[in-house]
Amino acid sequence: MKAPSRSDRAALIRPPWLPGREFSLRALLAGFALFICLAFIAGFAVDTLRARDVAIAVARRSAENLAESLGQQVSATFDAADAALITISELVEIEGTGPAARIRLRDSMAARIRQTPPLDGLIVFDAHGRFVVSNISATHGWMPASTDRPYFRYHQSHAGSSVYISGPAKSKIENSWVIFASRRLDHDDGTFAGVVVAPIALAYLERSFAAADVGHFGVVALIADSGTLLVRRPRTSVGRRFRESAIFADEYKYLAAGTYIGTSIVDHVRRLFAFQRLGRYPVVINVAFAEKEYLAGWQSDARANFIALMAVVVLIGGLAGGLGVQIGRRKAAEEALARLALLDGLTSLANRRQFDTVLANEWRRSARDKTPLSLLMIDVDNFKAYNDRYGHQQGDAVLISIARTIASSIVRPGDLVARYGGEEFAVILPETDAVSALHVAERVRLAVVALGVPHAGAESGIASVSIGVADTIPVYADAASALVNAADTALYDAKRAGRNRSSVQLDIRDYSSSANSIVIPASA
Ligand code: GH3
Ligand code: MG
Ligand code: MG
Repeated sequence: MKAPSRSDRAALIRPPWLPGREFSLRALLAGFALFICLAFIAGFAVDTLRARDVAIAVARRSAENLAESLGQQVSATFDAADAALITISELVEIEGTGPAARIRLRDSMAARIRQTPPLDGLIVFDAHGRFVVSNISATHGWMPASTDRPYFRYHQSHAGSSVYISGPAKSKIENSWVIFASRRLDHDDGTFAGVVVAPIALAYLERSFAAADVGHFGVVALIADSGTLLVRRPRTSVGRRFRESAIFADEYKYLAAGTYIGTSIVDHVRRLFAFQRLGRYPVVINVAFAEKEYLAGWQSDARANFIALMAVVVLIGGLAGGLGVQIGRRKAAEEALARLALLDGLTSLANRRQFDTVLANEWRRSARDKTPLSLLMIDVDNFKAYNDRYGHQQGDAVLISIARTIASSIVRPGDLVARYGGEEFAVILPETDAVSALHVAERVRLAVVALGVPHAGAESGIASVSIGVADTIPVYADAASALVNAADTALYDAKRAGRNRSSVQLDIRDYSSSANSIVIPASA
């Protein structure tokens, strides 16, 4: 019969917040460690996401600021160009373009250009696109203006006095890029009289873009409302049309300024864009920071934090694991100790202490259930003589093999074989009456005889046991000693009848009387 493990019970914990549930200390420890680790991981995730939002917000703010300040610079450049265009167009409209007027116009143009560094020149074309006058030579590469020029076609079809920005184009002589600011010239009756054009050096705008801090992969772009890319840093795709850019999407096209995150249609790099429309001029300035740059600091922080988090998780796991192993070892040691405390050192059978406990329990159970309880008391015959003849050590060896033989003859789970003391053994047989118990006793006795241990001091020449059997259906609580006494009496009767036999005590209420014993004659 398996001994109840008291340490098993002791290690179980009932948390007050989970009524009716029991956990081992190790399970609770693992749960606690897991909870701490999950709390750390959740904290890390929340912190990391928040830090990312902050990094994006900072990038957004600085992109907006940069777009605004670059927008102001570009506006100032256009303002200067427009002031020159207004001066020249007023002169043309007042004085015409006769030979004398042209000389004055050329001087006036030269003076304006000296005052306005971004301007590359000033040119007047008539209503047929023919070159009229300029401060620069008519042999310049982009002259004479054809009527195909976008600014020409625009002003021809748009009455009104707004400045138009177009381009870019490459000057063949100076091999430099320019964009055009232009205004329409009107006759007195309001009909189209030509255009006045001011080429603005792209290099001038590029210089102010170059000074902007947008990182290695950042972009600054000036895009015309028509979708044409006028200026870009780095200089890629200039002149390309960009109607598919997000700034022309329905979502953004009516906004004066805004930001969005998207993938560049030029180089497919993911960026945060801040755009700013220039209001008076039909252009948009677009500043973009590459995500891999503005999130780089956040990424390296997150990586470092993640490594620290993993270290903490491993540490907690290691500590919990180590503690778990310690708890396991201690529990195993306690169990081993508890087992040893209940076992006999020589034969490894249940010891007297365990026998007493189990017998008391079985007695109570039988009393409750009103079932018979039997007991065998087994005593090795003439064992003193055996020791005397073969020595104490040999005697021990025989006790061990008799103990094994008895144990292997007791097959029913719930029965208990114990060393009662010295060369005496006892077997508790619950739910067994005297007749069945006698069968078991005979099986044990014959099995010992079958061992065939030579014993010169015995009558038969081999070692044997005598067995006293008693049974009862207990009535009184805690009177198990009566059953032991009855089995002892039966054993005494078996000894007296010649040893190597079993005897059964019929009525334990009168256990002291041998008159109640039936001794079974030895048959082997
Ligand atoms: P009986 O047939 O009447 O039982 O005779 P017996 O000699 O067996 O009875 P007795 O009670 O006179 O002697 C029991 C002997 O068992 C005495 C002791 O030397 C021996 N004995 C008790 N415990 C041990 C033990 O652990 N090892 C050994 N080798 N012998 C033991
Ligand atoms: Mg004895
Ligand atoms: Mg004996």
